[in-house]
Amino acid sequence: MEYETITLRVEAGKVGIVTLNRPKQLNALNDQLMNELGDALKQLDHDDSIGCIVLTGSEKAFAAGADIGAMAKYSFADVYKGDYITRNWEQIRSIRKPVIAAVSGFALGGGCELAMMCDFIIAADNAKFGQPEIKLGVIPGAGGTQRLPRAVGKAKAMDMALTGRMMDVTEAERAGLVSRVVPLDKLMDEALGAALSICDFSQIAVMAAKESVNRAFESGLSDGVMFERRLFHGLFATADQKEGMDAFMNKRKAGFTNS
Ligand code: CO8
Repeated sequence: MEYETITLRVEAGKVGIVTLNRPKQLNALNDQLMNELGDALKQLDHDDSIGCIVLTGSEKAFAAGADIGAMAKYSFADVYKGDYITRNWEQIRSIRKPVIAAVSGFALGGGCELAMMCDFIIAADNAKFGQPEIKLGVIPGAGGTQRLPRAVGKAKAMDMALTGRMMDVTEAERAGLVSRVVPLDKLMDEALGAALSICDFSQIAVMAAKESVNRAFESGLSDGVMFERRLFHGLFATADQKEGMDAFMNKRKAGFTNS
């Protein structure tokens, strides 16, 4: 598939970098972009040489939301019957390798929701997060009312969804929405560094860790703990567990084979 609204490149032979690329529209997310993004993510997920994916935008905007121009004229029947706007959005959740959002500038509406669908967010010091849909006469439609409270708690999520105000990075980090904040010119280095360190580990253990943390959002505590325990037990069937523990015991660097 030829991409027009995103770019895809591979760093160090193992990190897939997907860049949202509609700069004039502040990376507003339309159907074409979401299709291309889904395609690129699936391609990277299926590529054995790729250990981690970084999703980023431009300095000014990670993404300023779903494309308002494309949505403005839709009727209820259009969006409901055609599943317009919303289709393709959950595809990122099916990606089994880690996806890091490297966010600078605006991450608003669908842009904030897209960042929250990633596994964690590294933010530049100019990043701003918000769910301003209320100002347009609608509400978040790609999980914002569900993922934001899980990330920052009810009080801030309600504040954001009801007033449409933006959160700067200091507040976003304090509230737990982002995992790290770095100067803008260090954003991609930081994200790439995190991705490369993940690539050094056993891909099987990495995928299991991701699956298990995500389970915390879908299950009660005892079910989640049991799920984790079974994955933990299962990892003892891998060569990578033998290698990792042997390397520790013999004070050498582990060389994982993803097997
Ligand atoms: N959609 C379409 N175009 C946009 C969007 C957008 N979301 N955001 C910005 N643009 C366009 C502007 O129209 C402008 O285009 P032009 O140059 O042709 O006039 C260009 O980008 C630059 O924008 P501004 O001139 O407005 O730039 P400013 O620096 O003055 O302001 C802001 C930046 C504050 C980000 C401002 O552009 C803004 O408020 N944008 C809209 C933010 C917003 O409301 N986002 C929520 C959209 S609704 C949504 O995301 C619902 C998600 C539901 C997902 C459902 C799927 C499951």
